[in-house]
Amino acid sequence: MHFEENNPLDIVLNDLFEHYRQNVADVDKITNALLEKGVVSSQDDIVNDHIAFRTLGVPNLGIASFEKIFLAYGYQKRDYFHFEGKKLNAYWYSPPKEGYPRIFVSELRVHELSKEAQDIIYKYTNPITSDPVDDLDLSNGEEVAAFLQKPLWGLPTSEEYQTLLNESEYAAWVIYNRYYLNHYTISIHELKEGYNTLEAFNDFLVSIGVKLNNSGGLIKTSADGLLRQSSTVSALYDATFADGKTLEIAGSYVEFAERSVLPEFRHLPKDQIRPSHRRDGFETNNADKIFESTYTSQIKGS
Ligand code: OOG
Ligand code: NI
Repeated sequence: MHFEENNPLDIVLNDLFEHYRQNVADVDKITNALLEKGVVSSQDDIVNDHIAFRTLGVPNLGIASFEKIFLAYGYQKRDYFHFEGKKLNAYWYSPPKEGYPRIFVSELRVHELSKEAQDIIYKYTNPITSDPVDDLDLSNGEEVAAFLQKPLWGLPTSEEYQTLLNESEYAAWVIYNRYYLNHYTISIHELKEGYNTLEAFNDFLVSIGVKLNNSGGLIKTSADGLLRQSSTVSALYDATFADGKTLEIAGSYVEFAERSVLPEFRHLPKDQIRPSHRRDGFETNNADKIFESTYTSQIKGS
């Protein structure tokens, strides 16, 4: 993924990816192994299926705020998803043109948490009395890129973090990691033969020592069988909290998606298959398991 840097969306996507690449060791590890095997000749050869963000569903933040950025860049809001057990809402957004990633944005249904967890979250978000995205010049890519790395609320204490973690792993992840890119997603079907199925690709990942999310099985398959996804498990990193304590907490991860050609386009010769001929969108049951890539159960489990 690399864009021309001549429009704000390109600047924002490049900056998000650069920070993510520097913080998530598996990104370069996977790219370098693909380079070594001659599967790709640069990071730019890897097609990015989608990127994902997490937000807090509270006034002035959440999806309603975050989406303004990408709607301004020509993204279109698509399907709504609800994750009852995890207390999350999500939407996906289709890109303004081919070659740009889809975007998946989720938000925590904060009002459904315990009073104790809500109080911790509101302690940090109540000072935000207007939508911070409204103050941005969205035509200025550098300004938006900087905003996406900037903390909108103070650091929690380690105790508050633990309390959130015990009730909602998602809440704990967002309170510390904020708008950092949660994952990028390698389009497996775009890779060359031998690497272009999730089975083969997962074998390759395991061979280079990458740990995969096994919630619901290594490969998550949509009801129509046409969208298959797998993901790494987030690495832990040392995070310092407001009380000066340091805890090892979950960072971001990498995802892999294989989108099959839709039945109505299966007659097309291979060289005429465009991304638009493949299964689009997302799948609630797949996503539900992929969220767990940052969960302690996946990180500490075998
Ligand atoms: C997003 C999980 C869902 C997908 O592709 O279905 C997802 C997250 O972990 O924030 O990425
Ligand atoms: Ni994803």
